[in-house]
Amino acid sequence: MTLSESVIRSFVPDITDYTVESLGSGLIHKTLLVESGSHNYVFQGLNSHVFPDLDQVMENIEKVTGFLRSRGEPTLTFLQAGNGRPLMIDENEVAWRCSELVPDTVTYDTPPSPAHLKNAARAFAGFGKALSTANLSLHPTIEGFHDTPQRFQKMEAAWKAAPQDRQSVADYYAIRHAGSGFPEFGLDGLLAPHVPQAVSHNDTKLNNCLFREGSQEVICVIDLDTVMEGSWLLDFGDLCRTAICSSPEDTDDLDSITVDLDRFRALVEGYAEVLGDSISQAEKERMVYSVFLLTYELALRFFTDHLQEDKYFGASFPEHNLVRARSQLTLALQVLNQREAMEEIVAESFH
Ligand code: GN1
Ligand code: MG
Repeated sequence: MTLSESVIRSFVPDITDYTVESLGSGLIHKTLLVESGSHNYVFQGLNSHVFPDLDQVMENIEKVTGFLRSRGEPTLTFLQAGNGRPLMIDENEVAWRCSELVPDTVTYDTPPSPAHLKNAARAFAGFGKALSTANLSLHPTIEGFHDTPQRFQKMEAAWKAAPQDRQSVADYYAIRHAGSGFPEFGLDGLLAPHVPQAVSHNDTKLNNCLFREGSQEVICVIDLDTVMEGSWLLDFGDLCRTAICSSPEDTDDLDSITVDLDRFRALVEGYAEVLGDSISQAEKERMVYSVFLLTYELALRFFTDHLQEDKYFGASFPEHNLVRARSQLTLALQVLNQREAMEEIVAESFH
């Protein structure tokens, strides 16, 4: 995907000197920073294989950002292209969108301190809570996105159809076996009717939080493509997945993968502050489970993609998705090992 000058000018007609560089570490879209004097923009070439209806994605985003703006809360601002729409299709059939860069902000793949984490948790919890009051009728931009039982079935189907050189037997059995890690909740414990469904962000990587530069304050959360119906536990679980372990998501040093309980405590406390007493017993009981489940779901998704020759996430080196699957499986198993200590932290934070 190449960002052409005509796309840039379609969104920013009077732009003069500018530079383009790559931004962030997202796996799905191509994200570029366009800097021009004091005006800076984020352009994204969108993945229409992952998001089959990009108009629905942008409709959701306009509803979400419009609602937050109406409450005076900071959020992303998307620009209209020359066609009067927030998307413009280039000569290679790639859809682009453009938002203003939020000035003086940074993102972190690894949290600099527990205080940063607590604020990230508050921000994602507050985001879901606010949107859940809004009645926005959001489109499901990816059907079954966090339907873990369906993800399991897709992994099984991919296994049967995979070319032989992708079929790693030991990994397959290890992943299947770990699926029964929380027998009392199975793989569907965060879906209806087990817990209430409201609005969730659904992609709460720590690096989807914009922090004010040089401060612990969160300005806003970003990456709004998957905001749709779901339980807040999906967001809590996915945030923990990316933040309680200091190794990157694709580490091949499996011994380095551990659960940092101080980080977990900071995240639980942030959620407890925002959701307080409003959470049900069923939700409280599933907080540690949510960390396991979201991590396990990523192991399933990365392994499936390995079996399907990296069509979804892409790969920077051979077996990249197998490496990712192993690291996420290891983290899921570490959560099972630390389950008791983690349950205790939940009990202490929610009275
Ligand atoms: C993808 O592109 P990015 O990094 O924001 C994926 C998430 C995964 C994540 C794993 C739409 O998000 O679900 O958790 O990679 N997004 C989609 O790094 O599939
Ligand atoms: Mg994303």
